[in-house]
Amino acid sequence: MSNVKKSLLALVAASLLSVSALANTGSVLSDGNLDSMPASSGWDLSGGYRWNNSQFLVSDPSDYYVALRAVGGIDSYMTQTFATVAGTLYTVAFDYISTKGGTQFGLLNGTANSNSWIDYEVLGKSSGLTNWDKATYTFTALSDQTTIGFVSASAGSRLYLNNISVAAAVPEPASMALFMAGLGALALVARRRRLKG
Ligand SMILES: [Ca+2]
Repeated sequence: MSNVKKSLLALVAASLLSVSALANTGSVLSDGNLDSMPASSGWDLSGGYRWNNSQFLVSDPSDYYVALRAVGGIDSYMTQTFATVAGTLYTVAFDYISTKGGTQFGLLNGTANSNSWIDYEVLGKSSGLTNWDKATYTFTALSDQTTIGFVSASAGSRLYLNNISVAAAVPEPASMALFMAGLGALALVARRRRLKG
């Protein structure tokens, strides 16, 4: 095999590898829309919560959301652990209504416990009790698993949640350039085969 062919094949193989790496970091959350019953959808919940589709807050009856309600001084948590690629940047986006403020969102150290935050942000009181606010948050994954969590603390605020997504940030220009080069190499190989045949 000629050196040119070898290098072309190597380039094609590298581009395919980079594509599969991108695909693996695409959809990382299970039921981010919360339209399946939370206990069986990949989310872990503790403390008081309601899974609801009240027309007071959503117009489509198939659009469910979760309301975390701290009851009797016990914090209410909702968490999910998912696969990540260490060192990769991710963006989290979600809709929320926080009735009194002081509710929290962030990265957890694997378990739903107020001592296990790696990083968190306090969500302030929403402007209206029927107006969904949008929040975004970015983080760089520390390992091959990441846990995000939401908490309504015992102060009594309710935290309504819907449309939660986690996506890897835009692919690096270098890997996109490699992907395009790989596509070009595939086209070139196909063209040479056609010419030979
Ligand atoms: Ca929903």
